[in-house]
Amino acid sequence: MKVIYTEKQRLHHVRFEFLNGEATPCFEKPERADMVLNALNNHGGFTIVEPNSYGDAPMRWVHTDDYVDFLASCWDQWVETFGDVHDASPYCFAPARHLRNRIPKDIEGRLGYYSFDMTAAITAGSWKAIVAATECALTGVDLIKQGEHAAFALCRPPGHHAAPDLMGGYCYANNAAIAAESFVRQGAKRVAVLDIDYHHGNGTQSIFYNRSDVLFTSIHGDPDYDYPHYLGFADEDGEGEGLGFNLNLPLPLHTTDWSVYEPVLAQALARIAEYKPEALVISLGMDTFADDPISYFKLMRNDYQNIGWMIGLLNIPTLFVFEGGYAVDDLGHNTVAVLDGFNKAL
Ligand code: OKP
Ligand code: ZN
Repeated sequence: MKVIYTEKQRLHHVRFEFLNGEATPCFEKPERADMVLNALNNHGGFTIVEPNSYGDAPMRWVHTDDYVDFLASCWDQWVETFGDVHDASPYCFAPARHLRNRIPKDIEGRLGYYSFDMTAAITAGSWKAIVAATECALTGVDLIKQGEHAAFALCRPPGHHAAPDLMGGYCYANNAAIAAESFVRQGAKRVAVLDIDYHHGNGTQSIFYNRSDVLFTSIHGDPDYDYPHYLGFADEDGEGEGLGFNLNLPLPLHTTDWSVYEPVLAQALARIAEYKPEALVISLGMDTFADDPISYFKLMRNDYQNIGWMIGLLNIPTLFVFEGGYAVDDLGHNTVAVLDGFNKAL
């Protein structure tokens, strides 16, 4: 299997995030990709390739022009205002209740307008890394269009929380959504996205909520008790044309082990099989692992082999797009287990 990765993604490295009221080193860091690359190389059978160049035009398929322009210009305006000492981070949020929905001119106002939380800071190299991550996903699509049955886009920063004009949850450009849209623009009538990150893929859901040509399915921790708190509930089933093409499967924190997870994964896969997509995009978050430091499911190493195997049995051209996963010591092995299980099903 081909793996698309570029070192340019290292340019994005946020120093701190707020967790439980405390500034802590950011969990989403370049070493995450290193751990996965090491495990892929140790395992063998994977070829690492560089992405093609696509620029920022594909980002504008699913994000607004003003948001993409903001991402491209944010760091420079931040430095003009505050110097380059700290990462650019919002603190005041325009989309909140009782406030006007207008775009201020200063950088703090713009950051707050385009953010839904404080966990997506921007650094000097962020824009280049954000573009590079989308290019990894887009290259994966094109490899599949050229005849590969599957590919793995090792993207950083991740993307599934990024909505048309909002960043948050370590995410800026929605790599999986851009990949799904690329399949559509290259002729696919139906594309399915399966999001198995522990956190609900609110951005991907929002992007495709009123469309029937992209089915969005997500298995995640119950948003009544965990991030992203305000989307991802079971009653969100699409709107207009998209009604019936959004499937949220929230699961309880702390008690979700393989015995709970497996039948729900089977349910998601059955819905995807019934939809008969021409391509499948997996938002591959590895933070469902028992030892993940910020998540509360109880999946184990062997379970990841089974997840990959069950997805592989669908026998649909599949692009894996890397999302979360923060237990760095096991992250590589667990990720490879999914891909290895997938290959064994073929
Ligand atoms: C990004 B991805 C909850 C803290 C949540 C943000 C999590 C972002 C996850 N106490 N912090 O989906 O893995
Ligand atoms: Zn996650």
